[in-house]
Amino acid sequence: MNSFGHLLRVTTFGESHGPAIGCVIDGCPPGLAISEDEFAQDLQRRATGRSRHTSQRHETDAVEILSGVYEGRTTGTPIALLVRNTDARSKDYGNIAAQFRPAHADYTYWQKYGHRDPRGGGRSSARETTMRVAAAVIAKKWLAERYGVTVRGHLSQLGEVLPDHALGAFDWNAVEDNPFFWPVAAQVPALESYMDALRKSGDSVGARVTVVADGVPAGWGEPVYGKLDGDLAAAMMSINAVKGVEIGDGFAAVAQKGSFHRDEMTREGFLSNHAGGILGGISSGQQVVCSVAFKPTSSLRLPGRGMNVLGEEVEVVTIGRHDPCVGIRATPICEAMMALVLMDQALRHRAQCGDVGEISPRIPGAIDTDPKR
Ligand code: EPS
Repeated sequence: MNSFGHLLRVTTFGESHGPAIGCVIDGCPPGLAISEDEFAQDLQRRATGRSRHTSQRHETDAVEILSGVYEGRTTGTPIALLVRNTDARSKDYGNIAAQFRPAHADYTYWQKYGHRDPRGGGRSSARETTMRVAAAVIAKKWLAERYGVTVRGHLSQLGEVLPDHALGAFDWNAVEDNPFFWPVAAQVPALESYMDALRKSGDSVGARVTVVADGVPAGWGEPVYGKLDGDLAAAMMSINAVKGVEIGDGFAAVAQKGSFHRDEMTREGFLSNHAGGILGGISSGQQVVCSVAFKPTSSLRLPGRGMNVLGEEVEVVTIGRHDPCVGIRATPICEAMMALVLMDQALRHRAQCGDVGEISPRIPGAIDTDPKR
């Protein structure tokens, strides 16, 4: 299955070292102005080679619009986007083509298909996420124009390092000013040193990304099997290397009392947002908050015990241009999945409940009550 979404349906295709990667976006309403230039910013935010802390593969990541747009506006027909691969170095994979890297999808792809493209991880490469980000450029624009919804994210943990608010307040402007999407500018030099030491050691580390959507009206999401949080969890879990998803307080809710967790309601707004803006699978009008856990990258130059396709135990050493922390550049990917889910749910809500109209009372959701910031 390489498609997701219902009324907005996105299919991605392509391998890391194939000629190109691409996507087809079906269900986008007609009339949205979009040009090839508009994809560049988010694709560069996600791209490799932006700093010394990520993979040094240098792709242009230029988007070609093949269909669905005429005279600069969407026509309502399938939108096909293509990005050509220009900097694949497949010889790096020669020594591990018949091996399974420990903790990598090499083994499970082999078990499932019995035949795989090992170059650059093939379809299991983070390269595939390029097209999610490209598709979401359309979703972000539509959500902003139609509903005033914005989706943005930041790194909320790098290895064991958390934002240190003794050094500075949370700052959205800082997020876009450093290669980590880190919200506390004063901490960035320490993160640089942390990553330099990690890279020299040959090891990798995990990370946590937090994504928030502002301006989501109450009512998006479907009970029981199409819950907004259910769709978000599935969308985030479909990103390579993701091992956990939390909505609002997530697993911290386990240790909370109901009297603390409940987001009390006043005419001025909710007094807290432990629920992450979703109640009963439906948006409450508060900020939608989702955190995503990325595991440490499995491609390491440190030797590890693995197996080969002949069933022999081998020492696996991965050479090549790998990310020591794939979570560093995952913020735009998580934003993309949030935006695509929200647009799909907006279209679904409009289809079924478009005639319901505004229901009163509407509790303002604008108070930024997220305890993490
Ligand atoms: C990746 C390994 C590296 C990364 C790649 C993800 O690829 P290669 O070994 O071909 O240099 O560069 O990421 C991208 C190319 C991208 O655009 O995100 C992996 O194993 O997932």
